[in-house]
Amino acid sequence: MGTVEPQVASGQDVKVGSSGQIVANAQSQEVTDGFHLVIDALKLNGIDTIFGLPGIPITDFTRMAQAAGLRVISFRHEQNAGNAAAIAGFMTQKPGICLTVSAPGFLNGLTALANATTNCFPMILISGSSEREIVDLQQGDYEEMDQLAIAKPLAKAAFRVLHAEDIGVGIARAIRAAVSGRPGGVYLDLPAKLFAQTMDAEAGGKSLIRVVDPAPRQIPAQEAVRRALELLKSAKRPLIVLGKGAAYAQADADIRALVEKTGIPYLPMSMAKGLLPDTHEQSASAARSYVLPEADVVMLVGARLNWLLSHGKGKTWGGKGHKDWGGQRFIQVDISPQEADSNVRIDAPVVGDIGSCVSALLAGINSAAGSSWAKPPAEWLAAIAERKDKNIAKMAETLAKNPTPMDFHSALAVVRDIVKANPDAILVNEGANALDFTRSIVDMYKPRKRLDVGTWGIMGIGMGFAVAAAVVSGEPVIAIEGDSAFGFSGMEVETLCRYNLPVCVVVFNNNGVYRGTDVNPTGGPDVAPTVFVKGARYDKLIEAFGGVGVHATTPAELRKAMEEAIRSRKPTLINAVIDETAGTESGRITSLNPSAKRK
Ligand code: ADP
Ligand code: TPW
Repeated sequence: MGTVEPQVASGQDVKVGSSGQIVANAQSQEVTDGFHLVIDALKLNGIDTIFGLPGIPITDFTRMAQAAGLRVISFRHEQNAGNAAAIAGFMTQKPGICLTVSAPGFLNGLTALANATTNCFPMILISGSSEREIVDLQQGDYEEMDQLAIAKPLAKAAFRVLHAEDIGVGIARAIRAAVSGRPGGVYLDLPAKLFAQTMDAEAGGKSLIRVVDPAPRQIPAQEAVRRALELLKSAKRPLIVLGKGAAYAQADADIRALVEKTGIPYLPMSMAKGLLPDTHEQSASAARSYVLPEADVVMLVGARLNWLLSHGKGKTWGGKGHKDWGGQRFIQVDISPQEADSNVRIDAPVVGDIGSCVSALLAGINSAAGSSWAKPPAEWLAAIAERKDKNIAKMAETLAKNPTPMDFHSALAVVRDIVKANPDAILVNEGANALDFTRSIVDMYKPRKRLDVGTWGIMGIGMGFAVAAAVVSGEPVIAIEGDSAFGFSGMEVETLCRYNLPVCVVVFNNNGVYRGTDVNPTGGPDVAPTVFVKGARYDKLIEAFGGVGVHATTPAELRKAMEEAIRSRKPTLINAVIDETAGTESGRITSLNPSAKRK
């Protein structure tokens, strides 16, 4: 297993056997230890990559894991490693593994764990922890913290392993919890002492579990499928909403067949973009504000009626007041039975995994009384097409402008062309205006190619997602970042360079959070809270580590730099200078800012 000398408590006459186990001495049987049992358990379950940050008590573990053939990707901050693990989980349906040290490292990873749980991404945060006896008596150990208790409310499940012989069960439970049912973040606490424990190698090997069918299919009830199809058939103005659960499910062909066979217009949520190409004639994205209030039956596929869909009610949905129901009837396809009725009545819940549900719906449609499924009324489709065409034409006009300085639109017209020419590239996106404009302007052509701030609108996912996307897929990655958003994970440009990843980071630099125009009302020397150093050169950051830095002030310069980055596959950071007056506070969600009633 390589050249690393495992540490053993007993220490004497230690040699490393051919498979990495420790041979205690010439006469006795082979023994293994906690380090190797964890590594073997992960490998046995097809885990090939660990995202983490070394330190006591896991430094040797990272070395041994690398020696054992696992890919160990080291980060500069655990939150970025955690975000990488989470999005690797989303992309692959295998739990992404994040490894951290105790207390502070654990806490740094915890935001990513909580975000994974919120977004239904399968990941396992494995943290080393300090000595239980001391932690429990609060006697003040090195990095003392009751990590298990702290992780519990933020994780789908949380486990601790105290004995080497339980490592197999611990890893198996963590894997099942992460990927079965609604996926989520799992915490696994491994105390320092566990790693050094030894046991008979044969017994150790036998104690490991290869998880069989970790995410079992969940077949929907026939009755539920029938109810949903009847409701759908009765619709005059039907709409399908595809969410990131649909993207996660990897049932791409069936989802496309469902949309196309029914002829129903669809709206992709941001990470479901590309499930069908955004240029698809049934896409209603460009008529979103028309279809939501006008639809009479809405089928949600792997999308929650949370704030991103205005909770299924209010003016967005044609309701009279801010909390009024718009009169829509909902079908909800989801693996979590508790999701139905969480905001408005769900008339036809279809509970199961999306692959099974969509194929059952398709089967029902195909056998629809021997006749073919009637397409939605032509007036509905025509009304949508009309709005769509108008909005697309309006947008084309805006995109064709070439203002000085460059604004979000003229820069994104370039990004749109580059993504169109490179449909396999993965687009990572965060910021406020940089997020909202990119989502609406840049078309996606393939599933799971758009990774963004998700359910929380969290800043800081950028470089973690970009690293994982490149590592997992081998495809080029384009990260479109607001300058504020980039700052949360910016130090990971060193990681991009260290692993020589084909990532092109584009920082939309408008000198601040949202915009760079605020002024300090007191006239004092401090700038306003939203303002950064003006004219910052983010491109210089990546040059410090041997990457390619480009300063771009025009769409032509941006285009040239992006094309070169994709062609060369070299880690690249483009400082794209954007008009500091462009955009709005909080992008499209300005209205969520509380404002005092008093004028
Ligand atoms: P979006 O933000 O794109 O609207 P959400 O994160 O709100 O999407 O919703 C995703 C939904 O998908 C969750 O309710 C989750 O339970 C569901 N989900 C995730 N994976 C699957 C799956 N394999 N099968 C069925 N439902 C799933
Ligand atoms: C963890 C609040 C939302 S968007 C944003 C912040 C700080 C940055 C907006 O500026 P940026 O984009 O990136 O320059 P742009 O295009 O508008 O100029 N902390 C966390 N998450 C969130 N969402 C915030 C703060 C926020």
